[in-house]
Amino acid sequence: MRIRVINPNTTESMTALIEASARAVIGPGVTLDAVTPAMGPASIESHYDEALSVPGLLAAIAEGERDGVDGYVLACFGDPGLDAARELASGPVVGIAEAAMHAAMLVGRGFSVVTTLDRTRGRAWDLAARYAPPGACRGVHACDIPVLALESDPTVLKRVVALARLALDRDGSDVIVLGCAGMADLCAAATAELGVPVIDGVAAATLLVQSLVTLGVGTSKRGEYAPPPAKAYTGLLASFRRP
Ligand code: 2AL
Repeated sequence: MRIRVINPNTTESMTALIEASARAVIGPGVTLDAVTPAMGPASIESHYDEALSVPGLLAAIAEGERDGVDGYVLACFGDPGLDAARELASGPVVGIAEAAMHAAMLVGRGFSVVTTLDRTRGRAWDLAARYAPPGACRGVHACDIPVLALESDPTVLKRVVALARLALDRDGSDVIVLGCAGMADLCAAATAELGVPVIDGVAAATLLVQSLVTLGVGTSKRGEYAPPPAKAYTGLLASFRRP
């Protein structure tokens, strides 16, 4: 089985961090790689970043289809372009926010999300409305650390754990969801500190994709996730033409 993890931002060091988290949970017989798109933003922390990350990640999915990849993880917590990716892929495509929120609901009654910048909170709430029943997401909290600073700021773990502790208390939640792929390496230490389940969406999505491929199910091609219709695209998007 071939699983490809796509980091929709173009920072190679973050792709390596994401790959380590995914690789740590795969079972025997799974071949995994992690890719960085050829175009896109260095990090994704605005709606503008998110929109402009989509062409690069769709090109990565198209390449994966040519390579015979069985399933994909979309490793950005905004789950950018997830529906479009599913139109291109024959196997499953799972977003990390989607996987983390579903996992959180299997192990608790209510979860809190700890994200990066305050401006990313709205997107997390939008996704909670899509993935979780009303009331399951009890809070979304920003640690105010930009995505790329997660790699270098030595206070990250302390700040994320302190914020998570506050969230558990204030929200009355019992599970913490890490709201950025760049937080994947904090999961074990945060779990040990907090004593509640802490969900890293990268690992959760990787295992979900592995499960779906093992079950022999791919993305349904009947209806909305059917391949997009033949169409010309112009200008910078000319290579996205659908034959
Ligand atoms: C993210 C993420 O997971 N990757 C990225 O570039 N931005 N999420 C976030 N909340 O900032």
